[in-house]
Amino acid sequence: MNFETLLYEVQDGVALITINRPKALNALSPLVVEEMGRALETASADEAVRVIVFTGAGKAFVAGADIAVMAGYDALQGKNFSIKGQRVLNLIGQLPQPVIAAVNGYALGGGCELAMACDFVYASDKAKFGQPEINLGIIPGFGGTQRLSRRVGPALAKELCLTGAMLDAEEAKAVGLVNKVFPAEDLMPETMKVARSMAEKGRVALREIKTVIEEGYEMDLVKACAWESDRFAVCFSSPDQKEGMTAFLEKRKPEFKGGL
Ligand code: CO8
Repeated sequence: MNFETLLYEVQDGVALITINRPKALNALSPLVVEEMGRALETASADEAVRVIVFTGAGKAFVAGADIAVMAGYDALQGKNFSIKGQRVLNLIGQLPQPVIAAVNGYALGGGCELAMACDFVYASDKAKFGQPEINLGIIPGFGGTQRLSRRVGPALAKELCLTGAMLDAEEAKAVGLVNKVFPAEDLMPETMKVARSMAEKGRVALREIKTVIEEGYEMDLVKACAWESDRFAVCFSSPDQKEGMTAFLEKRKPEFKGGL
């Protein structure tokens, strides 16, 4: 798969998507956003892909939406770009595969929004997170106001968006934006180790866990639990359930082949 602004490779069940505009700190131009959408659709349709990892080339994860492009926008162009970005980031939550953000450096503005749209976030100890749009006279537009308040609560989300302050990786972990922090050189090996181990698990269970947590989170608890029961039942029509339980009883490693 060839892209102008991304590197895309699939190995051992893991699609690694690297945003590759290091000279602009991987700023999200309209082309990057469009290619991210295409890369996600490609990975989603590929039976060989069980887990997706996003990272950035060079010293940044993503330093935001492309300010040079947005500088000339009028209101309608701003709205259209916001909608396009949101569509791609919302797609991450709707994919059947888990998506991990491996945040190697700056995750600012659209970069922080991309990280928060992923299912979970690993970060290098050099990473920095923030929503500095206030300094440009705008607000976050790729879902940041909403995802940040859901992740860290409205008071901290307001403080971060209203001041434009950055959090380092440990601070971001302390407030629940980041799951784990690694020394910079260990970030990719450790992330890929986890991604590969998830890729060996059952496709159906990966999909159902992601979907039930993603969608149930916004539901009333009793309804969400009822929905969990339905999706629990779905797992029992998958060969993965037979294989997983048979392998346990036969004291061997399961070989999940997917299906359903
Ligand atoms: N857009 C375009 N170019 C960028 C961006 C960006 N977001 N960030 C960095 N660059 C470019 C710089 O202009 C510079 O280019 P050049 O070498 O040609 O001068 C190059 O990347 C390197 O950057 P710096 O020299 O600034 O590197 P530093 O290490 O000194 O500083 C920082 C790194 C602190 C990350 C700094 O670059 C910075 O503050 N960047 C901007 C961060 C920011 O404000 N991000 C938010 C952008 S707005 C946004 O994301 C809104 C999302 C929703 C949009 C909704 C649609 C309308």
